[in-house]
Amino acid sequence: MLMKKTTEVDKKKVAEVRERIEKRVRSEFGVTAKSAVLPQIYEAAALCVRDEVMDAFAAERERSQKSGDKCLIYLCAEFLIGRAFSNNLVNLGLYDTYAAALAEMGYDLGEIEEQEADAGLGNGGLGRLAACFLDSLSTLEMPAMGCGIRYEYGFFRQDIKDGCQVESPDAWLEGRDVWSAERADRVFEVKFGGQVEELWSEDGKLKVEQHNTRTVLAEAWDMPIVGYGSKLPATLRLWRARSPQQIDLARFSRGDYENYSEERDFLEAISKVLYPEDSHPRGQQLRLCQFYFLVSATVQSIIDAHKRHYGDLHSLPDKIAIQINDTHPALAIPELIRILIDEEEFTWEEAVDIAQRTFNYTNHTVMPEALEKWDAETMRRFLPRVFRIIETIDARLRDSIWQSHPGDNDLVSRLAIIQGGQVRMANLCVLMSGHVNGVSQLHGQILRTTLFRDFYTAYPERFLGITNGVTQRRWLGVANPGLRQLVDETIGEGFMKDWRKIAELEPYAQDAAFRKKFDAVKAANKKSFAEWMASSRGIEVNPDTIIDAQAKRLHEYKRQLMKAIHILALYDDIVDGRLTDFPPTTFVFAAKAAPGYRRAKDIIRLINAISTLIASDERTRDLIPVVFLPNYDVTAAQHLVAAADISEQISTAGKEASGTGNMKFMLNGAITLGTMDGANVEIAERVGEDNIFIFGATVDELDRINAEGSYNPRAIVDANPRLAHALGHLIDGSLPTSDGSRFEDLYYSLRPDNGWGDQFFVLHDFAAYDERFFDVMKAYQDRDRWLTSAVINTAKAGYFSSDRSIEDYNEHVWHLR
Ligand code: 26V
Repeated sequence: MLMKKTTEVDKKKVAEVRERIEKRVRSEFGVTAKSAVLPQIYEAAALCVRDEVMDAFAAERERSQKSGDKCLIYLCAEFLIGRAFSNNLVNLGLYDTYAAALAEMGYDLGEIEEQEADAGLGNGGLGRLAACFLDSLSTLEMPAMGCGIRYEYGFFRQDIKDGCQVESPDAWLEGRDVWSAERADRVFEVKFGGQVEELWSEDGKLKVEQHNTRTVLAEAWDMPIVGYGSKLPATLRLWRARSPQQIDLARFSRGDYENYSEERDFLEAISKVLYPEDSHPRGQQLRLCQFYFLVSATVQSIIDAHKRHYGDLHSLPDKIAIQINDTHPALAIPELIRILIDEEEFTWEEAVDIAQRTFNYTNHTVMPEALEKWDAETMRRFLPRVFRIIETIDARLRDSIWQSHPGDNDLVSRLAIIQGGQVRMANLCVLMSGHVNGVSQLHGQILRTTLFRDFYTAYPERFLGITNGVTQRRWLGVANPGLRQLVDETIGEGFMKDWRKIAELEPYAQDAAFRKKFDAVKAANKKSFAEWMASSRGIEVNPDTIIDAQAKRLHEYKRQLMKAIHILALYDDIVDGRLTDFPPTTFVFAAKAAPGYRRAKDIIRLINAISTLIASDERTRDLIPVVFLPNYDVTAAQHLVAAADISEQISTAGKEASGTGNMKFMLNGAITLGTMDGANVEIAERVGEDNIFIFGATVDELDRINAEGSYNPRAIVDANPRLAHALGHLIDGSLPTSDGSRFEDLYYSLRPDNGWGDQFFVLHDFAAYDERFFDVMKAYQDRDRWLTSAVINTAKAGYFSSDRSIEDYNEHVWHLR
């Protein structure tokens, strides 16, 4: 890692920090810094950083709370925050100071940060976006709180054994979490089950009571999210479930604890574990309880705070905006209505009006299997009162459609909230939100024309497309300090706080001396990536090869399979002597598969088999090594994006809502090989066609093929012997696996012989991908051209800062100060 020379950092401050860390080691662990072990040094240093955070912000936070400024609540079941230590140091402007202090003590900051658990409280894109957004909200000093669940076990850890994914629990809280503090003054009761009783008082008022409920306590744990050079940190509030039962010693001494601990286990299980299904929901009752737990605690705490500050709840929409992320927290809507009616004596109309002016909804995927639907009976059983409110919303919606479109049964059944015994959470969100947005231009458009077409006809003004972004603090400042330093030296500091600034780099794309430095930074990053791969994963990477990366959740629509088959074609080319003069390229895959998603896991197995095949053949091993990087998390992503030359964004057009990895790679000077999908479209628009490699069918083309029913994968394979041969490896036994098994299921998922016809158009786009891939290889060898493009990619990445996304949300949706 590049570091400023000690002369440039304030020596006095360094000495002071060093002294504080050493003192902390003594007071926390009763040992001297000399004999302390690494985890103790980390913890002491982290506690010192935490002190700086708490110290700096206490006053401003109080001021903001008292100011009456409108506040954003970012409600999300996932926050994929990763490590905080280095990020906080960068944002506080103390990175070099701490690095120097630790160096004086004989430690490398890099090895110290390795002691921190990577907080993986999210599955992928949606959760990481939430974390980037909090960083931006904080940096832009917009009053904001993220609300989520303090899962005891985060996203599963992934190991590869005999080529297969093996999952194990991620006990991220086993070490000490120095960043969060329990708020003993913020505990709320969340109630499940029981019966609802409606009582009419003499003056004709309805009173609703719930009986025989099971109660869980929601305990708030707050983590300050430090922005860059900002005075007002955002707060991430994560709710932990606790059983309200006091230990009943008498019962225990009677030996009567079996049911007791069962009940307690059920209640506390609510915040136990993050569900690892991405786009593959299963009707898990516990998940329903998790989501209700999150939203009930959040809405109660919002109401509690609002009443304390303003007294009257009618002003709620002026003081609070709530952003619902995907439908997981959708129950916040009926929960707010419930509290307003049952506990605050609002009328139905008033409560609904307040809800509609408070909530907004972001959709993050169009994959039909990820559109949440809950079994109505399950919801009635666990959440009887909330379910009744949803029934009322549904009944009123049906009535109003009947009025406006008499006799249009189809329209009713398309728009209804409860249909066929299921509660459709997306319909609830769209109906009850002020704004609905997609996460890229294209995705916004697809929502208007397909998924929510009928709603769009009724409420066109509601729909927006606000393109995602990523925080340049973590994804350049922390991940790539070398490039950040080069940027700062060249155009002056400022990009960390001002996303437009990086555009000033563009002219330097034409400057040969600058390109050379840019190239040197990339080369150094590849070297440190190789070192990190060796030390953290025990995997060897040759840093002198091209690094071609595809890193994202494993899903068929993302088409890791297409890339794998393409590598098999390259293998055949080399073995058959067709391919000479090929620049050595390492293909890096990183992806977790949902544990229950068999085909996804099979693709991982395939990638590892290909890796072994190539490694065991001396003709190919140095030319096209394939590396599977296990346990892809935020930390791994930071290392990978800094080192990559090529960014693979090859999803089936229309399926990737936005993508954010594409933006991280771009920012770090990798060039995209991708389809016209999600935010790739906007990346292409900005960098221009010379600086991106686009291939494959567009959404319109695929729509046409689908409408005509004209897709014939069989014909494509028959006409392309090279593709047919590559595919043949899946079933001919040539791929080495530990048990001799083959890949029939994957093969037949593509071949139509089985009636199953390549629904993600892998074969359709294969030839176009192949052609574009060789264009990339050729371009890479023209160093001047490549580096010019790489610099342009970095220079054009400003728009894809989450600061820009947040500014857009604020202007169009939230209207915070
Ligand atoms: C669904 C489920 C259902 C079962 C329980 C767990 C779970 C977790 C997540 C999901 C849906 C995930 C949706 C998602 O992550 N979408 C991604 O959002 C990114 C940020 O907007 C976007 O860049 C990606 O294109 C999109 O796939």
